This record gives sequence, C-alpha cells and structure tokens, in this order.
Amino acid sequence: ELETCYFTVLGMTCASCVDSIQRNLSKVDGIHLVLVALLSQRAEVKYDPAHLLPSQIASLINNLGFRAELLD
Ligand code: 9UX
Repeated sequence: ELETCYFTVLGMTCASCVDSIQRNLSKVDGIHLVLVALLSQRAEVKYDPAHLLPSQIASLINNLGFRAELLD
C-alpha cells in the first residue's frame, strides 16, 4: 500500500532545483510520485513503506544539496 509524505524543502531557488529533485527521486525504488513546488517550498512524495521511510527520502533530498524537513 502506498503512502504519502510531505516535506518543507529549503534551498530551492530556481526551476532546475525542482527538476533535479523530481528526476533524482523518481529513479529510486519505492518512490512512485514526486511533486515539488518551488514557491511554497513543499514536496509531496508517494512511496511504498516496504521499500523506504520518509526519513530516508529526506536524506535523499538533502544529499542533492537542499534541506528537507518532514511535515506531520
Ligand atoms: Mo538553479 Mo538550484 O541555477 O540548486 S538549479 S539554483
């Protein structure tokens, strides 16, 4: 069963930042949908919790050079 998690993503300053996150995360096993909004500094990710956890998704975003904070 897929779940959805939400992040605040700090450090995105142009549309290529958005593309970078969407392209990189979409390649990861267990990530099914990535929506990133530049102006609201938000990301929505649909994922399979059998593959990975939201904390790991945050780390993936951080490793791209941003700062992701999981929203409850
Ligand atoms: Mo735009 Mo984002 O030049 O890391 S790609 S700021």
